[in-house]
Amino acid sequence: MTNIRKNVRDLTSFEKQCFIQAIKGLKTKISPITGRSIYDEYVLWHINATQRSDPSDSRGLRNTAHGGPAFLAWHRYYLLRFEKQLQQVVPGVTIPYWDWTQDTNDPLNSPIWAADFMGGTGDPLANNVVKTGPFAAGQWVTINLNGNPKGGLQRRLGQSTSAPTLPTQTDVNISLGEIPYDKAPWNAGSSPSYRNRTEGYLNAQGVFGKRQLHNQVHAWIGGDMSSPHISPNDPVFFIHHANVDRLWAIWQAKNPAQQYAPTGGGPSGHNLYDLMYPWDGTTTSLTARPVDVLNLSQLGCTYV
Ligand SMILES: [Cu+2]
Repeated sequence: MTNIRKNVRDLTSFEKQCFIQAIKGLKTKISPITGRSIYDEYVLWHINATQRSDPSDSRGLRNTAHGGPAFLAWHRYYLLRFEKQLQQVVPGVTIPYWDWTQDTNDPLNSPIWAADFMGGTGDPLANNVVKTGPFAAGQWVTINLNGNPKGGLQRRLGQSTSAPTLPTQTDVNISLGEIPYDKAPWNAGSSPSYRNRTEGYLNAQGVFGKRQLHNQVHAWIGGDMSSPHISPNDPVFFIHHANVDRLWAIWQAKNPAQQYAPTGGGPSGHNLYDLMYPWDGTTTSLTARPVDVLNLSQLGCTYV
């Protein structure tokens, strides 16, 4: 069976309802293994991946999901697992994608923020807590770095001074033409690098300059989404990352001679055959390596 991921704008109202129902179902469903909400388990996976302890790193920490080659592969696997979980709540549901370039001109009036889908921005007089839509205060509780409840979902749409707009089609086109996949030193300073361009650390001149594309959208939404750790608290995370994943698939099809890099010699967890934490057999029985997720159609997934 192929999982077809659609543009949010092409969803029927029934399909929107199914997606919301599946997300909410995962929030209330308790894992028999950990005793936690399955949704919150995913938030915790993301938190823990951003701050994996590593004695060989100068900070004693290594980010196994961001700031390196595995960024795209890690999030592709994360979405695939999350989608499988959604389907246990609502059979056949898939993660839609948000093509932000369609909202560049009028981002606050995007159908994304409607009351029948993600709900709107936060209330500036109430700590930017969202008060509309299915994830409004009283209906959705976010978690902190320790996995404990921390209150309502927060958003500050369009209020970031470092990301006042959403990415444009021109920004996306530039990224789709960028090769190779990645480059030493395999971090936020790598250039040219499709991964680093899309993750959003490169400015137009190809030098380190924060908040383009993926990073720009996180910052533009603000609140929970602006945290590199706890951002999946906001369900919009998944439709944002579905678009990032879709663009990677387009880049792969456009540049068939460009392979994932590095095959070795990069940071641990980021090489082609490395297990990607937390799917390295230490905290779950799941295992995944970048090489396992390069061919999206073989994994039964397609974007339309
Ligand atoms: Cu992430």
